[in-house]
Amino acid sequence: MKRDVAAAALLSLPHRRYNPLTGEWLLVSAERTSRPWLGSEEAPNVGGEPAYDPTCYLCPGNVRANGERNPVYESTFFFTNDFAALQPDSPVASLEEGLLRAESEQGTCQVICFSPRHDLTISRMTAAQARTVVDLWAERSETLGKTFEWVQVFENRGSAMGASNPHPHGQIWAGSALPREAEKEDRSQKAHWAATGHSLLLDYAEQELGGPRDLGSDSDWLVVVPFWAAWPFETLIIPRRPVSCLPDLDVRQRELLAGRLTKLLRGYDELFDAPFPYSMGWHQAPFDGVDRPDWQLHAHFYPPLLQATVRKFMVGYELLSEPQRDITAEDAADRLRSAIKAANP
Ligand code: H2U
Ligand code: ZN
Repeated sequence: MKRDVAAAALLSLPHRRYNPLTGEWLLVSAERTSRPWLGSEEAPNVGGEPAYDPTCYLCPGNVRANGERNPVYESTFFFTNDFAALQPDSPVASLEEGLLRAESEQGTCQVICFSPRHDLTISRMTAAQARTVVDLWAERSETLGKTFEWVQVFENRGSAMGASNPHPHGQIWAGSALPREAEKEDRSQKAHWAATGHSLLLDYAEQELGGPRDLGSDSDWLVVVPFWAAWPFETLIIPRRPVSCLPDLDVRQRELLAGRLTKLLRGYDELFDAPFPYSMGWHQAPFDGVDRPDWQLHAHFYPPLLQATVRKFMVGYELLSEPQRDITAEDAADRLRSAIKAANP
């Protein structure tokens, strides 16, 4: 049975929202957060790390799990992951037997340290320090993009998201195939460009500027809780001018990005007054030598927490039907906006 209601009323009812970037839907059912929770609780992430930890495998001068010693680095540092999931010299092979298909994959995995300081998370950095992280992301992408088509820059922060070490670090996995998420975004952005002659994410940024999900913007960047956010406090960072990959960011864009990032991350830490766990990463155009005006660079932040010690699980309905969220993107944006303001006086 279908009844028509005004668009505004629709958003306060259980409803589905469309993600134009992936072509997928999700279920939004606000007002469910008051349900009782006797499940597992996340240990609050207390922080308070020392500036140097002699047992940390990422601190300068320390020995890693494979016996190699880190240099006494003073800014950023990267190395090939000692337990890499991808190998560059993996032989090319494929299998096709009825419905069974497989392809070998070539690639490499690197670990990137954001700072020699064990305790200096991006949220605690000055914009100038965060700028060195932006430059590292861009330099690594440019170099790896010469060999591999897909360069995935990402960071897992906090044990709730599987980070193995509090030392501020991220990873880069570069491979020869377009992975699943990239393939979806590739298809959607191409289709929007073909239909409208515009970039999907630039059109989206234009629509969100100054709106209820806008968390802050400047001449070059927009930070927004996407209308289709699946994780409670998910955010999206979009450059406001056409740019398809990290190496193409100019000096001004990099400087402003460093400021946006530290502001957002301080806001995240402020939200539950504790270091905030998340997985974040950049989606940039495939490095295949083809000009891609349709593909707009952007970063996703996927934090798992719903409350200080209660995480969102993508289980049951989410796994079997589609993602579901309990607070609306607009409510999440209100709370994040206040936290960002409080954390950046
Ligand atoms: P995460 O914290 O996001 O899991 O990243 C840490 C990576 O560091 C992980 O992929 C690698 C692990 O394989 N690592 C090394 O390469 N050398 C070490 O000595 C320990 C961890
Ligand atoms: Zn360390």
